[in-house]
Amino acid sequence: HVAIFRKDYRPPDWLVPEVRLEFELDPDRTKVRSRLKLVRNGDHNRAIRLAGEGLEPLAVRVDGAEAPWSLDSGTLVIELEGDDATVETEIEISPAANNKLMGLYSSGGLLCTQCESEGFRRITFHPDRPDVLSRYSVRMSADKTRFPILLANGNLIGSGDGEVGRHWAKWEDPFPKPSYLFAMVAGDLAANSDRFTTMSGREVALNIWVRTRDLPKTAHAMDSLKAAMRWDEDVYGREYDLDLFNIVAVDDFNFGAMENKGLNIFNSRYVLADQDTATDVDFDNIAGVVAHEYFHNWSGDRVTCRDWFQLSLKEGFTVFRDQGFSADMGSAAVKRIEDVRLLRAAQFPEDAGPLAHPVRPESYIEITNFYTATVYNKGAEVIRMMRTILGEEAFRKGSDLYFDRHDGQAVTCEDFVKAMEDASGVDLSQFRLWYSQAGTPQVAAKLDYDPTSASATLKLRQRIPNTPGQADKQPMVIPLNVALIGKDSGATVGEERLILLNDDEESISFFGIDESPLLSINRDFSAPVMLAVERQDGDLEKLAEIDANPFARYEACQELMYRSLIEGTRSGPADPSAVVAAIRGTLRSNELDPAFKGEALLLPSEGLIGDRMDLVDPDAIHRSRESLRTAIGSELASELAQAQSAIAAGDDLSASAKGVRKLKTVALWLLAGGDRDRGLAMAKAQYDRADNMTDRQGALSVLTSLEGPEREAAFADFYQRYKNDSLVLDKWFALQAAAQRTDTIDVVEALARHEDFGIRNPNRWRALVGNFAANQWAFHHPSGRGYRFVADMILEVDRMNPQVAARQVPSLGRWRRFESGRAGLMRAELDRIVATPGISRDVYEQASKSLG
Ligand code: B3K
Ligand code: ZN
Repeated sequence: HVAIFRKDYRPPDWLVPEVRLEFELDPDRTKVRSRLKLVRNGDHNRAIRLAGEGLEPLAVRVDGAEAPWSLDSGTLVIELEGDDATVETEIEISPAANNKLMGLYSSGGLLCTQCESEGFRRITFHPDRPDVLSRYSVRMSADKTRFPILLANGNLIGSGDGEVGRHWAKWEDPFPKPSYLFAMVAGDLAANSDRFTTMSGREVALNIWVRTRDLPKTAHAMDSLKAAMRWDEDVYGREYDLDLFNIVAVDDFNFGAMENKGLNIFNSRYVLADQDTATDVDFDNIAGVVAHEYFHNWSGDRVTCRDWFQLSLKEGFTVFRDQGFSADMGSAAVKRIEDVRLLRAAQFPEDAGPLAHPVRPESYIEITNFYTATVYNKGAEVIRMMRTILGEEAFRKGSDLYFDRHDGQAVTCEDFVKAMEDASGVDLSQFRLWYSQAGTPQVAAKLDYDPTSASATLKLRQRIPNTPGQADKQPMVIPLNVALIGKDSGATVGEERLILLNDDEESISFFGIDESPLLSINRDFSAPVMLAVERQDGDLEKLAEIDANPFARYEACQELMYRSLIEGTRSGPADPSAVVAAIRGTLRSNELDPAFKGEALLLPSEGLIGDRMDLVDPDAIHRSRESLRTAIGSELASELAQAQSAIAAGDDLSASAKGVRKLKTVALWLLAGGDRDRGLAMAKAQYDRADNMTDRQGALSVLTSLEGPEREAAFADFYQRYKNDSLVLDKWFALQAAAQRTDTIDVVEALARHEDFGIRNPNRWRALVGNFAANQWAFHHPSGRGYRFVADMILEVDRMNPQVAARQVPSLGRWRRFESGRAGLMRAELDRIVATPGISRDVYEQASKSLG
């Protein structure tokens, strides 16, 4: 397993201006004929090297004649004389036997493709690197009864009937694209069809392709698509460029969705929804992912990545864009809270662990392992900071310049920053460290007030922790939104102010401060840092009550919870009164909306609490969190019961109805902490009365950790009702894997033998294994059984689908954070994984780096 380094990048030896493909599709034996037009790039005499994975050439022709070739571990090597040539190859593949779900594979009777990052080489011989852009023309033929619909990128330019029940279609994509954006689908599909008129008045045909019976579940995805198309015009000035935009939903998919030019392919969980089967969170995720993939049409397809080290160029930027879209479609404050929670839960631990890497990594063994929270979500934070520093107007100028300057090119993160610099005149030299230095910066802050001079001094310090392969880091540019709030008046003193911390230490003075001020800092999470503020008694309580910035108010409330929870892990139940008072104030507030309240009442997860401890003690964390929940549930029972009984229209997807439903289940969960019997009864009643999946799943999420016949009855009912709907059945598995019970490991082991469990479908596998591994208290069972189960599942699925397997390894990789007993057991499983003969490169990289 060899590592590939960013510093070794060299431009391609050969360009491929044209690709012609011909597919004779068949699930067991698909014939692929390809004709590549090649042009020598620069003055050299190197052979053309066409990547291939598992391909056997049946014929190779150069300029129409048989030509000598060789295979170098899968790569087809041909010496070419002149400066251009046409190379034709012919191969045969079996989509039905493709369990990796990379390349051309079969899913529920469909044939579909997934090429990013390096799947195209499993379909035909090709350079298969993102800086080789080609015009594609694709002819597909297939059995007309089994595969009546034939789709590929671009425009349909012809179709007709062929021999023996077959038919064909010819597609051409006018936009040059890298091979990772190639896509093709054949199957028995029906479309929800609509139209969109672009800002310049062009008509675009929109189709969402699904099984006929799923058509009623596509309305929300279509609404989201149209809203995203409009938003990208309004906010970024980006117009869609083809006459056709297709989305296809498939059941077996390695991740969320894929932005292939003009033909996005989606995991069906990010397309299909109705109120009976999907939660409000599912609806929001669909809107976010549909928008994300659509936005890639510019940030990814029109302007793409030079090499895979630049992945965040398209992913960080596109996540930032989809976050902005969702913020504009609902509550911006709540969206920010959700995004920051995800960053802290997924990216901060990554940045603090053995797999830490910069937003622009320096090396990889398997690129698929670098589709990480760092590249995506920290990458989005880096773009957000640039906007904060430059201001909205200059940022928009910068993005216009970027798209304009690089349209049709494969470029780097550096090109993006340069466009921002050129458009704004702001020097971003030091800012670039955000791309190269890994690790979450730690910022310490202290505000001193001097009443005699009516001034305050803010002292700031930053420290960037060491990460694997990186020590002694330089100070970064950290944009901090700061406001001072009068302790007595509650009014903001002066304006909110943007402070750029760019030295190890800085002091900032504020004048004309007539009353003792509270420090509200990193408002809206202006920088992705860990903040430690030295405060006086009562400050947090006050901020949780009066900070006018909703995000900052939420943060103060969470800090109060952490303070009590961490103390509780050390010395048993801590005094809950400050938290109870803050929650009471939040619940009673008339100015806060229910969605915000739902967020503010949610106790930090056990995982997040663990991240604040020197060594994670899962049992102590669980006890501490449960005891705080009990205190809140019993002291605020009547307020919570009122919030739980509020009724939102079941068929109403408005932000306010969703907020009411969110708060309802959080309130139920807190109440059940105070009184388990009452909780059981109320949860069962919520389940029975529910006319939507949000309330139903919410009830089950509380019942799952309780004990009683109500629990069994509800889960049995849910299974009977939804056993034929695989996306909903995933929830049934997930809810049981997330149970906070001492027998969860037994239940999960039994579920792995359930007739509805299988490892070929990634959604089902993740529903059980992924949710269990994220269930800190259950997964870290002191016996080590949880670790063994997850390691077994990783090894089993790795033989079939390495990508899915490798994504789960980091849960075992955090062993250094745990006491020596658990750490040893986790390590032992990693050792066992690495020692298993024949493991994939994907799993090897993650497991060996986690041990190192
Ligand atoms: N670009 C794809 C991710 C592909 C993952 C390949 N292992 C989806 C997305 O980020 O939009
Ligand atoms: Zn993306």
